Amino acid sequence: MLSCRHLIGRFLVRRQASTQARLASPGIVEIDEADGQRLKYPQVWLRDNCQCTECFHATTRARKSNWERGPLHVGAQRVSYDEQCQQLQVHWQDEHKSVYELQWLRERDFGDAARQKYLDEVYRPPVQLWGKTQFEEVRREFLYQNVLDRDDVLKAWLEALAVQGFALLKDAPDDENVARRLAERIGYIKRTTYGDVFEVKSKPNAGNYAYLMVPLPLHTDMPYYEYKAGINILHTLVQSESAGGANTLVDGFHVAAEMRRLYPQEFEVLRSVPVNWYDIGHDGDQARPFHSLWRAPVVCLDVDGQVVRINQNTTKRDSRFTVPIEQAVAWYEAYDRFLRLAHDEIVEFKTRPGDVFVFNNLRMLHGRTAYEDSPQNKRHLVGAYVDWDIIYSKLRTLRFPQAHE
Ligand code: OGA
Ligand code: NM2
Ligand code: ZN
Ligand code: ZN
Repeated sequence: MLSCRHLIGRFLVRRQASTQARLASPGIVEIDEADGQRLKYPQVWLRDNCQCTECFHATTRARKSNWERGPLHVGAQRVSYDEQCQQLQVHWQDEHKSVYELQWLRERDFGDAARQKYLDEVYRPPVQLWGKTQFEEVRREFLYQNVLDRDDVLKAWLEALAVQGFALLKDAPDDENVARRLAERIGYIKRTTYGDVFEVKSKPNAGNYAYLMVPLPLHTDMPYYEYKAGINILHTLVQSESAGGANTLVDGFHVAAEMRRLYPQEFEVLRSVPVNWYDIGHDGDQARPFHSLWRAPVVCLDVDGQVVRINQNTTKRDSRFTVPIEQAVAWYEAYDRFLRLAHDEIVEFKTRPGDVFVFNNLRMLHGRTAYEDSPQNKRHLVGAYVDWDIIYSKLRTLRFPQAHE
């Protein structure tokens, strides 16, 4: 890349200097742009993020400046804006000099709009909450083969998972490796106590309630894991010809939002009272025994107070409820409220062989209606999990390919 100095001579048309930089107190550098926009940066942040080779290692994108030498107490002596190079230059009290591209600075503006833009466009796309009346509107379908072959379709599918929370893939082959292939198309499959892929079917020595023909109540998988599976990929190989075997689905984040709005006190109970989620057993043919246990509330919030994870699985809730007795009683009231709100929002649909139902397992409460196998017709799904770290990472590489050059 050419440094700015090389470019100077080429700009024959001189533009009038209009962007101004100045030291503003206390400890702030301001840039007034030609269009009237004001950008502001703490001096300490500028020094911390100096991009010179002494302070920053470009290929590893790593800060290497030594904290012992600052930046906390090294003030800026002088700042100037170079119109031709479109750069902010800072001379520091310790003789160090830093140069920042205006575009780089704009992207890191501390104003509300720029921060929100980064969170929405780069961190995570904003979720679209939905109730049952909006199901048709939020429902997305993609062809299995297109997801495998085309990056634009892969991206659209991952965006649907992030935003609407679920999607249906159609026309997958009658092949037990479909769920695995999709997981590997995103990145890495998540291995759990149930294997890397698992078979959802009625099994003689069922080690999990899902491996029975009974109705499967609304749940999220694996509340008993600290690192709970991010998405669930369920490929239908054989669907039940009996009346049941249909999927039930509810947007758990929507239910939590409704509960927060309508019943704030009960919401607070669900958010704060820890429940013991457990899973003890062994999976069918797999000999390895397991004893999973994770203590967490039904509704988990992130650092911004947004709902990030729902834990709910009646079959995996430990009878050991290790909270003070008054909390336990209040919790049952709140839990009942939550489940009632959820039941009012259930949508039901029945997948067909070749369908792959994929959903955010931190968000979507899902279940299944009871079914009956017959000797000629045994319902059979193959499932796999992928973690959100892997999915968001893949989505960002698809959205910003130039960042990896
Ligand atoms: C599960 C599950 C859905 C189904 O196994 O956890 O949600 O349709 N199964 O069997
Ligand atoms: N399976 C399908 O949380 C759970 O145990 C739900 C998970 C067995 C891997 C079922
Ligand atoms: Zn530096
Ligand atoms: Zn499930």
